[in-house]
Amino acid sequence: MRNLTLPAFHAVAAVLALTGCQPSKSDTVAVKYAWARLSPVPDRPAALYFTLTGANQTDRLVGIDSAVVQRIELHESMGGGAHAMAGMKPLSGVDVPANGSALFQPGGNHAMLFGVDPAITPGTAIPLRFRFASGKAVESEAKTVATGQDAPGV
Ligand SMILES: [Cu+2]
Repeated sequence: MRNLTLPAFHAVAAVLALTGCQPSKSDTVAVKYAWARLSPVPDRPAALYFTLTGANQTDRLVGIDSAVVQRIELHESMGGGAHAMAGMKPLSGVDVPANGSALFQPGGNHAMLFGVDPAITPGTAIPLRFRFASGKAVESEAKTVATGQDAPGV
C-alpha cells in the first residue's frame, strides 16, 4: 500500500502547489483609481471614473451612494458624443468578472453625479460607497478635478 500512497500524495501536493501559485484572491471586489471631473455649472452633473478589480466570483455593481451627492447613475457612452447627455444610456448594473476587471473611463462606462454638494471643489475628495449584487459594499474616495483638467495621477 505504501507504493500506492506515495504517488497519491505527490498528486495532491502538485495540485496544492498549482493552487498556491495563483495570485491571492479576494471575496470582495476592489475599487481603484476613482476620480471625478466636476462641472463648472452647479446644476450640471459631474462624471465619475474608476476601475473595479474582480473578486474570486463574478459580482455586479448595482449602485453607488455618496453623502455629498443627491443621485448617482451608471451610464454607458454611445457613439462619439462622450459627454453629451444624448450619447448616454443608463445602466442598471455592470458585471465585474471573477478575477477580471471592469473599467469606467472617459468615452466608455462612467457614473454621473447629480446634485454634488457645492462644498466639493476641485481637490476635495468625494466619499463613495459602491454596492454590489452580492450584498457587499465597498467604501472608496474619488479625487476631483475641474472641467478641462486631466485625470489626476493615481
Ligand atoms: Cu453619463
